[in-house]
Amino acid sequence: MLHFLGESRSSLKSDHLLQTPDTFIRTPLPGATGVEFIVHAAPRLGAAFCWMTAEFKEGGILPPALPGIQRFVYVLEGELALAEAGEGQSESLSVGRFAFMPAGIARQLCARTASRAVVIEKRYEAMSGTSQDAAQSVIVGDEASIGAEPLGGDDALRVRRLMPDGPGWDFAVNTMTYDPGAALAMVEIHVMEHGLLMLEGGGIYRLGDNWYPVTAGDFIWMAPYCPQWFGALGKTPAKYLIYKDWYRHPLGA
Ligand code: UGY
Ligand code: MN
Repeated sequence: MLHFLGESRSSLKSDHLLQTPDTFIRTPLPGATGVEFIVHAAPRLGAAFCWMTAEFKEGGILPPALPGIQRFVYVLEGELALAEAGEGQSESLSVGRFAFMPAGIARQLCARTASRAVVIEKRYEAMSGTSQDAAQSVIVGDEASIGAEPLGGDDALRVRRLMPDGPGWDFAVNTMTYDPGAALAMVEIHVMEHGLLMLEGGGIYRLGDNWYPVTAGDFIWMAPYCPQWFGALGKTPAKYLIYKDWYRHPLGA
């Protein structure tokens, strides 16, 4: 197997990372019990947010995020319970369901079965000089029940927006579904950065001046201004979960 000769599709460049499952390394993190993490994107990479895969044993517990940090969770496998620490009442998160917790909310996640989930964390960036910092709320939803919008009028490329849009919200998480042969209509170059997990299918991702074959399970980080384009290949739709920072002035507070 080529892997054992030091080959991998993974690639790290100054403005992007393609990380394929053969290169994932698991690590424990303080406070979590029965959970291992693959830290895909973090400040050490150059990202202003953190994207992890959390792998729970049955009964594993992920405590609330650090102070000032917002958390978004999307379940890939199994079932998690979202609850206030010490409280009996909980919300069930099965595959395709997601939750957002504002900074300072004491909700923890406990695995009802062995589970895997995307965990995205970002320090909340307040809007300066306005009274618009509308109180955020806990959100629990199901990706499958969110209406799909065609991107730029293309019915073959559908976006589902999992987060509310407005001044109180400083990042977005969407899914994008491409029918076989569908592609982004342009090479995008923009100030926002992205984290992305291929959920289904595959295709070709252009990142900078590189064209990579990608498939379900691959993670991608794109730095601000990284040229990007995707075209779906194969006979089934390609789908990814994508994060971007959103709705904040580029000069900061
Ligand atoms: O929202 C986005 O910027 C999205 N269209 N980017 C991407 O799919 N690479
Ligand atoms: Mn983009």
